[in-house]
Amino acid sequence: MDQRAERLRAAIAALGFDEVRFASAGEPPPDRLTPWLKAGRQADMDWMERTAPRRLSPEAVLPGVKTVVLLGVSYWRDGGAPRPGGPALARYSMYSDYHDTIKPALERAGRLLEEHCGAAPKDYRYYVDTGPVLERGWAARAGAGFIGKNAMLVSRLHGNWLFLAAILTRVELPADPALRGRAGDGPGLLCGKCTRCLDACPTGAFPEPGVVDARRCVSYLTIENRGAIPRELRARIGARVYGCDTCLEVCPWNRFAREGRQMLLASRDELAQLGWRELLELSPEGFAARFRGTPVKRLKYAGLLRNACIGAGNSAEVGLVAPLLRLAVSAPPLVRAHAVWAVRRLAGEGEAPALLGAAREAEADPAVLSEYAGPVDGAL
Ligand code: B12
Ligand code: SF4
Ligand code: SF4
Repeated sequence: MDQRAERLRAAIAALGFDEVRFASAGEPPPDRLTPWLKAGRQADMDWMERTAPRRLSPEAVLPGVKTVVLLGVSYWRDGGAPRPGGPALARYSMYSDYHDTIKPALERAGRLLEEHCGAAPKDYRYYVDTGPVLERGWAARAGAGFIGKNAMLVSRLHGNWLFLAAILTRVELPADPALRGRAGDGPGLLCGKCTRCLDACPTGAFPEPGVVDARRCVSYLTIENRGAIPRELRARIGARVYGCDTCLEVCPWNRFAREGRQMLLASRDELAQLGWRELLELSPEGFAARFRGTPVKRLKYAGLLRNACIGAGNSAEVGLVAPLLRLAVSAPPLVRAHAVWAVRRLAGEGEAPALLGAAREAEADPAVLSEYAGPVDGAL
């Protein structure tokens, strides 16, 4: 056993990381990124294309890199799920933004590399989520878990509920072994015959096991996508207003999930109590106050209201027609468009035209006007 490496591992774990693993930078994960990009599965996330050469080669990020230190933070908690029937937010969004809470610990982990291994600050770089690093691939390489058919890094200790982060360093550390099994190097190593995640995806976003097409993924559609949500997918989005956990929630490996130490997380449980009406009646100032410090703030007011209109339209709660009508008149165009769709879906073709009469009369935006025609149930 390399005592220096083990002391470093223990010291980093003590900062609050639930997984601390080492991979040899010279053995990158298999390149599934290039075919993914070629097939256009990144939707309009052009930054994925721009950063691809660096994602595929840590040497291009940090010349002389020897080790990828892969870190995981469990965000599993019993409970912590949104209120049934209400707006559904991904579990990770019910904490203060993990980018903000994990970064200071990464900085401290870098200092531990200096103390324990004599590294200089220029000998390492750390990232959580937004860096040019294939975090799941490295996590699988370092044995933190396996790539599930849902494309997630599934941990035998933490299920699907690990945030990942990475430190690239010129320090050489002994690599931890990857999990091995009969399925070889492909996704689904410990999935066996299970296909629950593939079957449960509401929008058919898995063109094949282990591959997500962002153009159909609710997580992309409700978070990254800044424009209109394709009409044929809206009914299938159900109550999801921020991200999607469906292919994570159904995974049987979650039954082994242990509650993490939560040292690097700050829960925002009040977000699980949000109701539809409260969301639809938010003002821009109310949005800023309610979601300050959470990942949801990235959506901005119009993005969240766009998603809330879809969820409300799918809720079958006709009492929501009134706040939706107000949005159809006075909200920004993106929200007006989705509010019109939602009123039509909730009120039905019999009543919707009369209810929307005044809003339509006042409307001049062609994109919003196009929402007054066409099906609202998922068919084109
Ligand atoms: C772009 C992105 C998205 C996109 C595209 C998702 C996708 N499947 O690619 C969208 C917006 C749709 C998305 C959604 C979500 N995301 Co996201 N996303 C990313 C990001 C920034 C890049 C991912 C990427 O490179 N995709 C391209 C594909 C080709 O790469 P990949 O899926 O990582 O696949 C690699 C490995 O699977 C590897 N591989 C495949 N098989 C095998 C087998 C072996 C043996 C090995 C070694 C490797 C290997 O090959 C691929 C690389 O070549 C990462 C952060 C990061 N820097 O990595 C977070 C990240 C993947 N997302 C994360 C999360 C939590 C989510 C959501 C759950 C959020 C939510 N609740 O709404 C969903 C889940 C959707 C899903 N089932 O994948 C976490 C995943 C944590 C985990 N335990 O896996 C990450 C790592 C962020 C983080 N720092 O924690 N995401
Ligand atoms: S996050 Fe939701 S929409 Fe995306 S692949 Fe998983 S189940 Fe499908
Ligand atoms: S739900 Fe089943 S198929 Fe999907 S990742 Fe989990 S074990 Fe694998």
